[in-house]
Amino acid sequence: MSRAFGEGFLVGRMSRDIAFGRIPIEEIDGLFGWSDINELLARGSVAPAELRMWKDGAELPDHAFTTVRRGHRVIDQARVVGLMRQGHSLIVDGVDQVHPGLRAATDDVTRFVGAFASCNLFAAAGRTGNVTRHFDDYDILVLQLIGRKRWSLFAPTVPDPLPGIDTAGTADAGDCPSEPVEDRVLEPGSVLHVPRGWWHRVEPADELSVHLTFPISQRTGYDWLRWVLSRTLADASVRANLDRWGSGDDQRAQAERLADVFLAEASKASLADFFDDERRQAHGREATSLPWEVAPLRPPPSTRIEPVHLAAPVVETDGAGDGERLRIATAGQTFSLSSDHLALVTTLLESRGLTIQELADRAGSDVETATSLTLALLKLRLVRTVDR
Ligand SMILES: O=C(O)CCC(=O)C(=O)O
Ligand SMILES: [Fe+2]
Repeated sequence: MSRAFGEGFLVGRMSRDIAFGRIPIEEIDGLFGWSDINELLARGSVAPAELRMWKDGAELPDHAFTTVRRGHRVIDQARVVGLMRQGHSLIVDGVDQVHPGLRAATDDVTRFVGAFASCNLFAAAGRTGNVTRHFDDYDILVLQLIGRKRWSLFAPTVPDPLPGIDTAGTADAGDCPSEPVEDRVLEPGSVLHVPRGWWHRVEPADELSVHLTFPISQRTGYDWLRWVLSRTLADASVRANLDRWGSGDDQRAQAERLADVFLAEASKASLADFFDDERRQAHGREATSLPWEVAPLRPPPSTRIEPVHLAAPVVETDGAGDGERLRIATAGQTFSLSSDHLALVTTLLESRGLTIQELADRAGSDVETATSLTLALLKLRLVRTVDR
């Protein structure tokens, strides 16, 4: 994705304007296809992802494509196929939670944009399987995988709609401008960025189509203001009751004091502090590293490991000389390690996955030490083993 949109995308264009790009077809080859969809459906449930079906701008109720077996609601594969044959699209929200390849691709998007991404799958078998013309309250990156789909994009009418506050637009007849700003057909390898608020109408061509949409949770001014507000809580005047029965002057004085407390805090808190704090709190995906977490075994040097956290943890050194320690802040916790491991820790936490042998080589350490550190970080759930 980083190359697909070209230089300057993140700084200048993302979230402000629509953008188109291309990924070489070889790079998405094998990422996700019909056999993966067959696999997903065969599980009986896509939970914790969510399966939905749409046609002609209307969503079907769950019971149209599920059935109850042994007391559990499961996907009825024959009905899903029958509905797709009639032109319904199949949508799986949060498909990154159930498909390893898409989880990795989604994590790449998160690292690229610096904000958490998820992944929704859209598979259509005909011309009619479309969602209503609408806008989303989050930025999206779209990757077309199979077939072609036409995207008509219309200027926003609600600037920067906020998730959970400005509900996403669904009324086709509503405020959407009549003339699109762009009207393009995406082909396999095409990528598209749609900032939140931009209306879109998406129509499958008369052929099979599979695309992925990566919704991005951006941080907004409102997030920063709320964060500043949370930092004022230590101040007793913020915790005190509001003066319900006071005179007008008393109430004005209290409001002024509170505004002063807020402004004082705001002037101390930079955006960089906010992002650092976010990195300290950010949780990665939950993952186990069996059998190494439970058995008194040492993983062989060929074991592949990767950081669990998608936002780089904050690594600081503490003290000086022999007593120097490393402090790693992530997932709401702070871990302390001997600073002898600085090269190993930073090499590993900044990597996108490597073997224990590669870790030792890159950090100029020996395999024995790299293995011990890996085991320690596995148990702290800061890294996990991967089979790639
Ligand atoms: O492909 C569709 O039917 C709708 C896609 C869409 O609205 C989205 O990905 O945000
Ligand atoms: Fe959308």
